[in-house]
Amino acid sequence: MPAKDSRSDARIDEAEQELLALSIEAQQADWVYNTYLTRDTEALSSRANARLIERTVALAKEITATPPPSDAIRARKANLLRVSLPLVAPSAAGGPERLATLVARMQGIYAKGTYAPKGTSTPVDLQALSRILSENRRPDVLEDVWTGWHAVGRSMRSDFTEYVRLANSGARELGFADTGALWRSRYDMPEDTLAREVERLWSEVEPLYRSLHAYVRRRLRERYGASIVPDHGPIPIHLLGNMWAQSWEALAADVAPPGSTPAYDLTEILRRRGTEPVDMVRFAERFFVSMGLDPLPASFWERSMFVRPPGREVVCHASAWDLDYVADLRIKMCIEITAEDFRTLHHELGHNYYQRAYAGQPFLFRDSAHDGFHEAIGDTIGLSVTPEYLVRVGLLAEVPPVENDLGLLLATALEKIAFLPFGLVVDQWRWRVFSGEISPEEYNRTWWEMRERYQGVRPPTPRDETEFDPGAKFHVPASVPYMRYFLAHILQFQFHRALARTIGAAGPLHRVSIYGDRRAGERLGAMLAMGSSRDWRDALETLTGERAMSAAGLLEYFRPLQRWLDEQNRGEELGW
Ligand code: X8Z
Ligand code: ZN
Repeated sequence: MPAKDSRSDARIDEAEQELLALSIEAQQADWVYNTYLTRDTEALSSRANARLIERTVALAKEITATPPPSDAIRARKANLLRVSLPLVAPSAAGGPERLATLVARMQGIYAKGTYAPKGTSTPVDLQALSRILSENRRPDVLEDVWTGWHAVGRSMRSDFTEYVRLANSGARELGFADTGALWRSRYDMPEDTLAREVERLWSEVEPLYRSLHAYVRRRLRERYGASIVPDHGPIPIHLLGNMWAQSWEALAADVAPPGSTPAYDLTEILRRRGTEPVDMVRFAERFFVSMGLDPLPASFWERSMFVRPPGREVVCHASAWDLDYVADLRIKMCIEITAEDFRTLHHELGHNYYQRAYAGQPFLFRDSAHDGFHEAIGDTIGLSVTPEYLVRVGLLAEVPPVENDLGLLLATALEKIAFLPFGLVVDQWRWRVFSGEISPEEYNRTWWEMRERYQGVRPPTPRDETEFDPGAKFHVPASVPYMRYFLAHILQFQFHRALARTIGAAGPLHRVSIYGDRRAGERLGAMLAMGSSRDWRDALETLTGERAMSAAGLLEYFRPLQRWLDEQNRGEELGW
């Protein structure tokens, strides 16, 4: 039936053009909203997103109903179009507008959230509260700040409940069982297979997490006493130095190997040199350029938001943008002079360099191989921020002796290994919410049951159903799928190991830096340029020679630490 086929071919081509135009409009409206939160920008952003959602759904339905395209490329595009939206609204009148309004409103509540810590009268934002959590060591202060921030979720509860219902009925119109099924179907494999892949990867890294957990719990018990930190059982979450306990790096000095001198403190070094926010961005850019990639365009430096602007509300959560899907790259961030933000800048520029690399693809392929790839690129570069690298860029005077590496590895594990169960649990929970297995009356209870099961943490005091604690994490109100970060935390070590081999590096993985290496730049660039034009296994193979995600790189990277933790934990009961 050539006539029919060519009709659906033409429809895909037209749809691609139409969606490009609508996506640019939505990006522009979102940018203005995110950098200037007002009623009006909220309305503009909701409207632009509603239009994009509405048209994407209509086109996806139309294309699904016509005979499949005649060639493999268009067939892939048709499928990507169908799964492209993280949120699908029901087509009934008002559906898209209502869903877009709910998300914009929840995002606004989160972005404007503040709390005045006990004994003060000035409400402060999430960044200031996070600083207290990472620097203060008084359990009462930490509990107050942790609890104070978590109140932000309360007023989202009913919006979130309605959002789940609407998003699910939209997903069903496109033939998915629910929104979670839609999210899981974006990985070139049946959705159940993806769920099993995630379980497999978790089972490979879980032993390392349990070792780290037991060691940190013991050190915290030594500091705070057994009445606060139990011998066996979950760790009180407010003691872990981060609002969500997704990174424990703030505890690096507290739990450092006894007798070891800290290798270096990057935060300290950056502050001592008087580093400005824009200098932090320059460091990250220089890394990519050293590998042979182009510098960022002038418009990036003119249009990005690097610091919290005075006198207006903005979304501070860091993000990277490509407003015209070609070259209008930007980041939006409230940069602080810390090692954490130094790393986050590499993370964000990883997004921008990916966006630029696939700009030559047709619109529907201007995305990463799968979303975990997008999140892994900048972090892969971040793994090359080694002592040797810091010496090369003049941030460190001399390379510290390898005897100090345990402290270094432990600090990295406090960031990367501690993250793994959190990266997993956010969407394990949302998948069950979307499927209806968890009902609104049990949102909070199940959230804490699952956080305890995977992360081994518990809230400072019991939480009930008047609270909505998932809403206290950016990606829930913003409706950003989260499993991508779990996958990225596995993939970045797989990429790092492959690039280390590409440049023929000797020595332990955690001392390998690809800084200044053009062979690594080419190898990485070849994968980035593919965008989402091929199955992600092809992209993975281009970079690593492997066709399955694997935790082998991660386990190799941390092997010396695992051995050391095993010794430290002798006699300790692991788990909770
Ligand atoms: O949201 C982010 C990035 C933007 S894509 C800053 N991340 C996750 C988080 O902050 O929760 C990076 C690591 C995990
Ligand atoms: Zn990211």
